[in-house]
Amino acid sequence: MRVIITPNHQEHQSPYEIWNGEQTPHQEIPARVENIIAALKNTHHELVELEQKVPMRILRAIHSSRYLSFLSDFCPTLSDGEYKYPSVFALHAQTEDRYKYPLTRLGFYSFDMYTPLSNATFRVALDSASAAYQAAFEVKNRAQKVAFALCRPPGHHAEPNQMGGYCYLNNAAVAAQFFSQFGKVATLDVDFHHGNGTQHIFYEREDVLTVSLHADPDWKFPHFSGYADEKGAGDGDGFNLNIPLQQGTTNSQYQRSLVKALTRIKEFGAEYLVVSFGADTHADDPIGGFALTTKYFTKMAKTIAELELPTVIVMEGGYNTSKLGDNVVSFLSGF
Ligand code: SP5
Ligand code: ZN
Repeated sequence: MRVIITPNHQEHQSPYEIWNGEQTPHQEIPARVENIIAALKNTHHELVELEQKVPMRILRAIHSSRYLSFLSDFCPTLSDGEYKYPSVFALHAQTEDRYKYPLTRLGFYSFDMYTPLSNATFRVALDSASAAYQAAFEVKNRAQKVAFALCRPPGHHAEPNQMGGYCYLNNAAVAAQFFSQFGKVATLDVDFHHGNGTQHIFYEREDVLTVSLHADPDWKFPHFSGYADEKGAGDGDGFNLNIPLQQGTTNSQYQRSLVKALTRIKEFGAEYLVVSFGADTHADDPIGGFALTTKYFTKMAKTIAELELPTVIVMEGGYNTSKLGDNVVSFLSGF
């Protein structure tokens, strides 16, 4: 299958994350993608360099204009190699226009201390979003059933109005928004973490069904959404499905939940599918907590492919860098 790669992702390289008050090594590093590319070079998959740009009208349909302006205004003010982290978040915030001071605005548009900005971040995040766009565009306009956007930074935690979870722009939502011009879309998020951003972007829409299998948020990030009783609102009531899973979830337990997720997608009548794939569900992931195996990723993908829908796969998380390539190759082979 065609794999869209972005040439300049290394320019975004967060120096650390703030966890429990300490600087700890950042997990979302350029070597992740380099390991995946190295593994893909030994396969029949076709590596294609990014050549498209995500249209602003697609970004504006999924993120607020003010958030996009903040990113494009703030990043260029930083000096080379400088990364800015928020310290105070927008509890009881008033209207956005009130806040002018850069660090106040940074707090307003962030929800954690894992997701800093540099002068390269917005540019690199735009390329990542563009990779998802190109993958969807190709699936729509070329006679190919599936494409893989090797996105970095990841996207599924990016909210309409906030960055977090190493994510700035919601790449999966870009692909879903593009497809939604042509028919009903389902997003299926199989990253270890709940796809909170994707859920909230489409929460009040009935034309995009959002489904996520993930670690119980009471135990793992993003903590404040991903519960089973979040089902959508307004027109979107009934069009969000969360399947939280417990620590130590095995291949067979995961498979049973996956079948439930796919049953809902079939019942919905999806015409297009966007898969947020994270390999952080693997047993050896440093920040995960499930017990899935490399071999199971092939079966997971085969089960998803049985939907026989035009599909974009978007790369999300997965932090065991040395195993990431094998895990991605295993997943793609199932398609
Ligand atoms: C895209 C994606 O998978 N984002 C995940 C963001 C979750 N980050 C949680 C990081 C907390 C772990 N850091 C603890 C290090 C010290 N043991
Ligand atoms: Zn994740």
